[in-house]
Amino acid sequence: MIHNQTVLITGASSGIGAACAQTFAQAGARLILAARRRDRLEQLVSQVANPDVIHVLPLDVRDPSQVETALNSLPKPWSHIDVLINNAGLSRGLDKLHEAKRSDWEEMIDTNIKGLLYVTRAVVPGMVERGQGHVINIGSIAGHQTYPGGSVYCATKAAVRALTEGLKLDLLGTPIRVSAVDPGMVETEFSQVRFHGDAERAKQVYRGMTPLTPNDIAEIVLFCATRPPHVNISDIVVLATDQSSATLVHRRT
Ligand code: NDP
Ligand code: 8X3
Repeated sequence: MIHNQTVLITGASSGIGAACAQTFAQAGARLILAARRRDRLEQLVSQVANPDVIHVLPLDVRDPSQVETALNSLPKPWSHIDVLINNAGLSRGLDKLHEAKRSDWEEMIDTNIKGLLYVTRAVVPGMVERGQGHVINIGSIAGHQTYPGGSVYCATKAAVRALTEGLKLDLLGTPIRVSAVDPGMVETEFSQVRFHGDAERAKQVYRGMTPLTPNDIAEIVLFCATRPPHVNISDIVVLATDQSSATLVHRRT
């Protein structure tokens, strides 16, 4: 069902986005892989079995004119996007709200909320015109529960939840589907980015527990994308067995 469909994945250079690229490539999709790090995207292309069906799109989702230009000038085989996976996102810092850096807030809000909006605004009109499409947003458990030091990141993911719901409401009467996949702890570069490259602190996040893998999430995203056309999965929350809420984690050490 996903075979020969065109799938745009934002944040495809790492973690969940890169795993989605592998999973959707294996399922026979035609892919547009977007992120800022072109070298990482090219490395990924060299690892898939069918590189000819992949278009690499260096893109900063925070820049609305870059997003618009890039998505309006896609080469022909990739110009009709069937599935948009809004995955690009990040957290910065774990500071109390009254002590946090304004630049950290801006990066999270600009990427996780405004970037997702810019890409969605550029892609969905074509889906409506063609009468076919599916938007899958990567939210988070953090959009359902707030944790200490995470207020702004959690607020951005609560916004992703509201935007997913709102887009579905606005698309009622069209065949376009809108889904959210909301993971808990997944071991990726996420914590390294959060702690501004402090690898040791990032490693401690997953200490003594078994986190989800990017591939666990990619399989769920593919499941959402491959339901029959009359089935719209609204939201899937997925946690590691060792995690029972945003703040409760079972650690063996
Ligand atoms: P990674 O840091 O491994 O990947 C993040 C991806 O987002 C990278 O490919 C990065 O690419 C891209 N990205 C960041 N900023 C931009 C930008 N301005 N423009 C384009 N691309 C950008 O983290 P994850 O794979 O874990 O994160 C993916 C998504 O999953 C995020 O939305 C995150 O919030 C969410 N999530 C993660 C969880 C986790 O525990 N890991 C749990 C729940 C949700 P580049 O730097 O090359 O631009
Ligand atoms: C990422 C998961 O719990 O670190 O969205 O916020 S968490």
